[in-house]
Amino acid sequence: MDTPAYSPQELEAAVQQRWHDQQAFKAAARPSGEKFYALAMFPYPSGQLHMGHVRNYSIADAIARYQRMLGKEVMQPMGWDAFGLPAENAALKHGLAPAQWTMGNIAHMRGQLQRLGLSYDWSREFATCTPDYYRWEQWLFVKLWEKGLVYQKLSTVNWDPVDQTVLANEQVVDGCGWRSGAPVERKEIVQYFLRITAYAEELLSGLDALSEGWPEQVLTMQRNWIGRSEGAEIHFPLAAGDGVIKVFTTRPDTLMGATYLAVAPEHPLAVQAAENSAELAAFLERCRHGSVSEASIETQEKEGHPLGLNVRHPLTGVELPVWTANFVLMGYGEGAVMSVPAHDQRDFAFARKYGLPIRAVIQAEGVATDGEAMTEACTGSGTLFNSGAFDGLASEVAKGRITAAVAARGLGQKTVNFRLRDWGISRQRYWGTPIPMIHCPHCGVVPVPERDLPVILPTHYQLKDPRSPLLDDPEFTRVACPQCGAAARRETDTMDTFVESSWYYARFACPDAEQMLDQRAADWLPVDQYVGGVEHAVLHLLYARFFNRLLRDVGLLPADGAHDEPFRHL
Ligand code: ANZ
Ligand code: ZN
Repeated sequence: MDTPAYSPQELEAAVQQRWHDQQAFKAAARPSGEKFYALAMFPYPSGQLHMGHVRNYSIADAIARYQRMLGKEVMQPMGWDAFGLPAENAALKHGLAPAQWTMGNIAHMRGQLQRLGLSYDWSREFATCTPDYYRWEQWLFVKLWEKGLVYQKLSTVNWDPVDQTVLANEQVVDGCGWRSGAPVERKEIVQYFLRITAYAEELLSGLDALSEGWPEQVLTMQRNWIGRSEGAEIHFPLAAGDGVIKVFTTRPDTLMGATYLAVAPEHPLAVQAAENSAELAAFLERCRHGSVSEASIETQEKEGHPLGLNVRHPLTGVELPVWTANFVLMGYGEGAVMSVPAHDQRDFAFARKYGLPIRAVIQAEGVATDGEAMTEACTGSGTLFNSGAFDGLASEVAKGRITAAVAARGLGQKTVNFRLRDWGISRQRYWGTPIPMIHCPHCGVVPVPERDLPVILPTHYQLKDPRSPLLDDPEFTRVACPQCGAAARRETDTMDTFVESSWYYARFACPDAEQMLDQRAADWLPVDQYVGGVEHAVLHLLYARFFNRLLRDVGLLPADGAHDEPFRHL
């Protein structure tokens, strides 16, 4: 008997043509029955699909088809996360404009995806580098600016002194610029921030509602990233003159064991003290070199320098010296720590290195703790000693009592700190969404009025170096101030490309909407199944969860509790 030969080239093409003709996977604008929104993390158009993509998209597709067979109305879209640094790097290397390179890659990869026969509703496709998409991001940016959820502050970046450009953390290789090879410096510039910390508590508690659909390990990673720490803010009055140094501690029970203070190298008091000490100034200067990434701060050799000033212990009045140390982060807590070498390993190593006193105040069971003879810090909780009125208390009780004692003197209170920082979204790169702001010599920084949006990113440049061509293009930068009409300068920073991937899942529900989102978003959201490299995507998930709440709070998603979270199952 003759069986017809299996010819995938013919069969696949024929079946795919039929799906196409019948619009087999096109979802209704609004679901009328039980909906199922399946979404695979959209790809960066790097040029070629790789097997990691194929794996991810096949999994999502199998789920989508299964749900369709169960009779649900399935929507599975696909699009392109199309802004980003690789396009600029490729443009420098191959002499192509980033837009050209990106669009060429998209065309090629779309063909690859289509040949895989995945059940996408291609009518919803978009690329985030087109004004139709990023204009809404600019619109939201202005809304958030008006609400105080976007603000500007001075912050530190990696600066390449040879290329005269800001580098992303991933462009710093072994402390040097990836292109110039020059040692990277830290530089303070004004940048825009999204106030994600205003949502810290909600982003944390929201995880409870997700516990059924999200893997435990991903929930844990979210919790750790948000990093809620309960503790106390404690003030140490300066021994000479007015003022206090504030510290944040999670271990107020160890207060009687504090033997010195350490402030960040960028702390105003360190900077001020350096005015009178060339040696200290040189130390602070050394600290300015090297990447600003937290990982590299963790692993570097711990070093410090005395500031030549003392504070008074808030309870005993004893004078303690103030140091600066390269491991104290300016951006966390108060940018200063009370150092308790007997009970904190970092402080212990530092005290041994610089001959600072070690005073044990917590007796843990079975562990001998006798100050100077210790060979390492005793970091657990236990029973207080060497602590005057607090002797004999258990750590957990002492935390409250000592905080209350400090508070009674007006020198501190209980606080909660989050590891989570506000999200700095300014990038001094070209290939991204222009930040819709204008710098006026009279009015300061002014948002682009809604009627003038979008601010279109010019796409005709041939890149010659990493410096953004926007900086040198008067056609882009020259603009009249929307408030007073004076000659003003358009912002040339662009947004972190994570902004685009923080709300694309919502736009897929209404890709042609004449506003950022319309009613269809509420109908299709949340995503019922999200398939992404979620183990590696702590920030991606967190930012999407944050943006979903922003969309709710500007009135684009219902505040009904059912639309707080973007992704139901991972
Ligand atoms: C005194 C102390 C004694 C501490 C002790 C720990 C153990 P988490 O849990 O991450 O919130 N710290 C505070 N601000 C800091 C900063 N800006 N840079 C570096 N370290 C900082 O950590 C809180 C602890 O980290 C704080 O509690 C403080 O050290 C340190 F036996 O205070 B602790
Ligand atoms: Zn003006």
